[in-house]
Amino acid sequence: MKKISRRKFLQATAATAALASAAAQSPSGAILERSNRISANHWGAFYVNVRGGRMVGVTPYVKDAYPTPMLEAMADRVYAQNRIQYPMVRASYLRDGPGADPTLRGAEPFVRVSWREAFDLVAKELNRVKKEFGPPSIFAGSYGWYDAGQINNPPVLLQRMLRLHGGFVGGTGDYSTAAGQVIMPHVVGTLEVYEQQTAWPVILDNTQLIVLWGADPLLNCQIGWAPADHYAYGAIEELKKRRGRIEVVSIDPRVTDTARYLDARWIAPRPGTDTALMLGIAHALYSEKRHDQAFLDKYTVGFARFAEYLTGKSDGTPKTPEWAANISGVEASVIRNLARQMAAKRTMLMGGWAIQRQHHGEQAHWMLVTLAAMLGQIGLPGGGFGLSYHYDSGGNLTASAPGLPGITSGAASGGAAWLSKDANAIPVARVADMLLNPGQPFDFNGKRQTYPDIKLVYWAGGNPFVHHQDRNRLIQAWQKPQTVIVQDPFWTPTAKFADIVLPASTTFERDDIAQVGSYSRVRIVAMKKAVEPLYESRSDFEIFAELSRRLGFGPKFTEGRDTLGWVRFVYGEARKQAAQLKLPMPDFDTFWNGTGVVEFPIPGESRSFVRYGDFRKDPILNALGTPSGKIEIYSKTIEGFKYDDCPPHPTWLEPAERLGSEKARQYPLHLSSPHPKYRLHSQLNNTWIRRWYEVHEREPVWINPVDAEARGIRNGDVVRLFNERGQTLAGAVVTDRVRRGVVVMAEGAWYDPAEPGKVGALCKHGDVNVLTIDRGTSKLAQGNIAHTALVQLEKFGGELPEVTAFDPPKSAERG
Ligand SMILES: Nc1nc2c(c(=O)[nH]1)N[C@H]1C(S)=C(S)[C@@H](COP(=O)(O)OP(=O)(O)OC[C@H]3O[C@@H](n4cnc5c(=O)[nH]c(N)nc54)[C@H](O)[C@@H]3O)O[C@H]1N2
Ligand SMILES: Nc1nc2c(c(=O)[nH]1)N[C@H]1C(S)=C(S)[C@@H](COP(=O)(O)OP(=O)(O)OC[C@H]3O[C@@H](n4cnc5c(=O)[nH]c(N)nc54)[C@H](O)[C@@H]3O)O[C@H]1N2
Ligand SMILES: [Mo]
Repeated sequence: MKKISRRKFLQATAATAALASAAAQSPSGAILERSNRISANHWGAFYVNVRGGRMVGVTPYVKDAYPTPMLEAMADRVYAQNRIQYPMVRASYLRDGPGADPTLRGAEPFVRVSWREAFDLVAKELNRVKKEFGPPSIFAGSYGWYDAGQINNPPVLLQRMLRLHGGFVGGTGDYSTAAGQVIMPHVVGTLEVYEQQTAWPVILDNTQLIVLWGADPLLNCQIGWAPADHYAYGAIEELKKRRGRIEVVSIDPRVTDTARYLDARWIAPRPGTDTALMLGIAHALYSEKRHDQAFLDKYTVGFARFAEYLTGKSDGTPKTPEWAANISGVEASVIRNLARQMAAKRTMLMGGWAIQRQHHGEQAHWMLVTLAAMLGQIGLPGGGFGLSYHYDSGGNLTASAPGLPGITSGAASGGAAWLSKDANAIPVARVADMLLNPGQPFDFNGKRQTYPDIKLVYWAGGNPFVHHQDRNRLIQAWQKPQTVIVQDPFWTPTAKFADIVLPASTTFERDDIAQVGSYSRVRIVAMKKAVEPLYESRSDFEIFAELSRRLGFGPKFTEGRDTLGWVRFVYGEARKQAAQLKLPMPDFDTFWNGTGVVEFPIPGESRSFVRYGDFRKDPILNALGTPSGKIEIYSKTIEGFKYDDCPPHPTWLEPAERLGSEKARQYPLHLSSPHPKYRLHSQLNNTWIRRWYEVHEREPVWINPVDAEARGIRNGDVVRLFNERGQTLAGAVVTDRVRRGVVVMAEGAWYDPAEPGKVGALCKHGDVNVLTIDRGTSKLAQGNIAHTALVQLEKFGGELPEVTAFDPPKSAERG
């Protein structure tokens, strides 16, 4: 692993930015003329450097003081050896048509076809499936982190096309915050996980204790859904200077980059036991009368019912620190002290999302809010809780800016809505369940729905053969549909498991537009085409526009605009809004042909924004969107659902797997799979940047020295991780940055089966999701539980198989 300290990284990146503002330096050090080709993607905004028609790198945007080092791999990504060069079709599918032996998916060679043939094949198949089985047999959930850009939005374009075609089944929610975004509206009346947080300057001036509860802003704020603005880095640098006054505790099974940089106090619970740990703290507060009863009375409902559970009156088990210690592995004295500290200081609980990406994950976020409510500091400057400080710099400053619209999935001329008999959209992580169980009922947030019978899957801009849990179950599920179409720039594991593969161009090969900062919205940036599309790739917009033409509704799909026409249109809409807000924005041509950037002003009051400040000032006038208008510690709505796996107040429920359980005798290590430091999920794994972290070309797995020693494993060994769901190789990184009994392997390494297409095959490369569980958080949210998994690990003794994850599949001649 490349070990650069975060501090060095911050210094280095700050220096890079300083030079970039003199318009001189690319991240790789080459001196280049500043190009005027501005662009942006999830990693941030930048200028694209091109020489002789070839992209050679990017230079961070002048106002990005903390660009991510991942930018260095952008050019390599464009020219990756595994770009999909032409439309390709699985050999027997081309020969035998839809339904051709689906067990050969992922195993067979592909045959090159012309675009014309590919378009005909896709259009004909969409028509056939619609006619024979109806629109609800087409799945277009297409979840994923396709690149930024308001126009070339693959799932939106796919759904726009299919709406005009008659309908489809979609996906709802996401893999990030599935549990949080469903439980929070019941508790605080908003999604909460994607809201602007109390601004960092308020934290820096007022907070005395920051608790990072499974949150790693330095790692995760590198990227954003809208291009990242990287504001958090400056704030955290400032926080480090104020460490004398502001205490930082990190509750996490590993020492995160943020914890290390801030020299935070490390509390390492067993994974998946956070709700119990929070209950222990709550019990200590309650029994020592350190909770804020006046706050609870005025701003919340249901505390009394919850208190009966907390004290054990309702179930006979008081949730004492000792009880919590037994479950979480954190000593009771530590729990008690933490409770006292939290109550004595201005405390901000910064919760991450891994704690809810777990079995019964709803409870963790609900309990975090309940704990904050007991502390009584919600709505005070620097106090309370925040669920987005680690994401796209939540807590950055909101600009006075119009919202930049994007192309919509509903065309102006209408078309069918998301459509199915019962379920027009399944919770995204229930995809394998859906494919395996057509016609079966499932519960979701108070509704009972039925899985549709899917015959055709179309995926554009996501990588389910990396992101979805329990790879071997997904392989089985994936054999159900008659046709699978995948559209991506690269031969991802998902593309290899398709029947028809369409080559999309990358953002660098087409025009688009984006707004930087999901929360701050500080600037609108032109995304200018820098190089011609590689090989025969086409932009998503062009692909769907042409397919729509063949399906007979081309003009309705495009509304008469080409890509640049759409860019111009959405810019114009933003400009109209800006005019109402009295914000100057140049006309489109000036913008596009000039700097390609519009900066928006940050009003002074942004610096003092306090989340829930208004609610605290006047809870009647500024009532929350919950049934009671208050924070619901007990939810009558959820009570009405009568779910055994989601009771009406925060509750500790045994997860399917955890340390300390019976199952841990067989599989004694908890597998944690956080987000990767030098990738965006699977993206960039196919660039040279993987050499920064790989061990013998495998994904690294962190293992504590004691656990390594017990297995005769040394730093740098190749190991095999396994459980009853699957097996994968990985490279051991022996480090005391991880708690005993826990191994950490980031999500996103490309699946690379030793026997392609075969259920149970050994992954040669380190796809963590061959080991995870495919099950819903609960009937309420049905989110994924990626972080709930036990494994065993051993030294790998066999001959080391060659990694083929980044090789294109074998190609065949037309048979
Ligand atoms: N074990 C475990 N699993 C997890 C998680 C975890 O914590 N642990 N986290 C989950 C979370 S939160 C998420 S968000 C998911 C992420 O899962 P995904 O969003 O599926 O992951 P990405 O690798 O970002 O996939 C994006 C895909 O879009 C493609 N793409 C990029 N640009 C374009 C384009 O312009 N056009 C087209 N057509 N395609 C494009 C990329 O090549 C890539 O294949 O993973 C989830 N899986
Ligand atoms: N560099 C980079 N940044 C990213 C992404 C990426 O792929 N790469 N992905 C983006 C996306 S789509 C998302 S959804 C967010 C994800 O944001 P999160 O879901 O918050 O991120 P994770 O990395 O899954 O986990 C955050 C921390 O939780 C810890 N953790 C894991 N299990 C537990 C537990 O049981 N208890 C406690 N207390 N802590 C635990 C992990 O060790 C990790 O340090 O990140 C975004 N940012
Ligand atoms: Mo995510």
